[in-house]
Amino acid sequence: MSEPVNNTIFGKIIRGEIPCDKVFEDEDVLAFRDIHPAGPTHVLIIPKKRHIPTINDATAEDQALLGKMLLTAAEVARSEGIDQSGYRLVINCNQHGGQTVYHLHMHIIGGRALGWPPG
Ligand code: DGP
Repeated sequence: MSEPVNNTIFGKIIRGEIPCDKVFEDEDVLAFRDIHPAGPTHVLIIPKKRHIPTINDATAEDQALLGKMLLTAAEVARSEGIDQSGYRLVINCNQHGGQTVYHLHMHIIGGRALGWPPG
């Protein structure tokens, strides 16, 4: 069965229909700056191949991809110069998690001290 067309804003970014401020890209993932940054550094990492709406929709097939997203996040943090000061990785899920775009994405937020617990 073929994948449904991914009509989320991030699907459009992957297809180049909407521009983004790209930080990193390979065949599996795309990293770009968040349009509403929550800190001096705020980058989103999204998977490119399969449309996974939320982390709830990931399966064992996606294990390597999820690991790739984490390793890419650490690499982006290094290239942004926030790896030593520290940063936060966030995956929002569904309504209570505050998810607004239903294409799986990981936030990398840093460049300032972040409060805990989140609001
Ligand atoms: P979330 O709340 O976890 O679903 O985060 C979605 C993020 O996506 C939010 O921080 C704003 C960002 N965003 C929404 N639309 C765009 C866009 O068109 N371009 C970019 N770069 N970021 C976007």
